[in-house]
Amino acid sequence: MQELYGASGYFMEAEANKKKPTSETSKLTEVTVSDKLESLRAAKEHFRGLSFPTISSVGSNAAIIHYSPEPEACAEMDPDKIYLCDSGAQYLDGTTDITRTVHFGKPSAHEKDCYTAVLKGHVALGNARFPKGTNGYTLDILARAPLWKFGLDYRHGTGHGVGSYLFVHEGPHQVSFRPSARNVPLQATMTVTDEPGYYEDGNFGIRLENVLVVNDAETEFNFGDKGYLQFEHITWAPYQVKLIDLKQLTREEIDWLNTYHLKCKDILAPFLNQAEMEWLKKATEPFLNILSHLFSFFVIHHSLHRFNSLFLSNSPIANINVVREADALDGCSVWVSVGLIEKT
Ligand SMILES: [Mn+2]
Repeated sequence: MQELYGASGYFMEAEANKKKPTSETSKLTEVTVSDKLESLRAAKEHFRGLSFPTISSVGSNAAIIHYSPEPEACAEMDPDKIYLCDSGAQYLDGTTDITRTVHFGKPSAHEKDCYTAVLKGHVALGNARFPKGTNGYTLDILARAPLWKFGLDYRHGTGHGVGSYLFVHEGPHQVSFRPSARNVPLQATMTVTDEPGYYEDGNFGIRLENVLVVNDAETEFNFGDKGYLQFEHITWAPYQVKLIDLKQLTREEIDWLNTYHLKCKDILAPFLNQAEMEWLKKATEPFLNILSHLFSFFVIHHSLHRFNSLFLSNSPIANINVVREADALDGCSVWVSVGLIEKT
């Protein structure tokens, strides 16, 4: 099997000049970027091919759920638009499937709201604990509820099984609103994807996808003597913090993201060069570090003046986005390459 059964991945976003790429310096398209990603995978020893045609989509193309870019008619990479990449490969020792959505410029507040809702659903499903016998029809609501809150939804299932050097979309179980998802309960050792999304026609699309493994859960109690199950993530790629509205996350969600990012850093580090590692360190920087720095700053600042209740009512978390956005604008990250490491 692949390392820890599944995929490890990262998007490489390099710091370059502060201007947008010009036509002379950039001919990156949905297809050339997708080809680059394939070449990185193909360098791996047990690679045998893609597990499905890569969905590499910019802006409004990302709103087309099963979009397949053509070399002559595809879009160029655009730092002002969202980029969605859903891809996977077949290896002799496993099959992978991962989706990340990123923005290389300054995402709009609406794009961040939508990304954050998708992320909250993705995290809620991945963190679920449930009694044995539970099926994916029951769990599907966990991934949709944060979107439903805003009157948003997506027109595809939330998860499918993934074979090992077999079918990448594999039953018999699934996580879905479709009645067929009631047929087979989730069982320990099954793999299943966790891939909620949101698609706005003519504008943008968002999807986040990790592969999960179903494991036995050690719970404090065991009502009904059924035994309980939980998920383990086996896909390792940072979520882009720039697209997250941190003040909409709960403390538990922030803790989970920090832990996941630290694991990403530890697991991917041995496979990265220095420049890639610098990127990864930044991409996985714990939110609470920033929070504590901000908190220290505000405590010092306000102690010089007057510590009033207004400060207490101003959530420090609200300021993180400001810092992050300023940082992103200052560095004006531009697209250089996209890579995915899959350990063998
Ligand atoms: Mn999938």
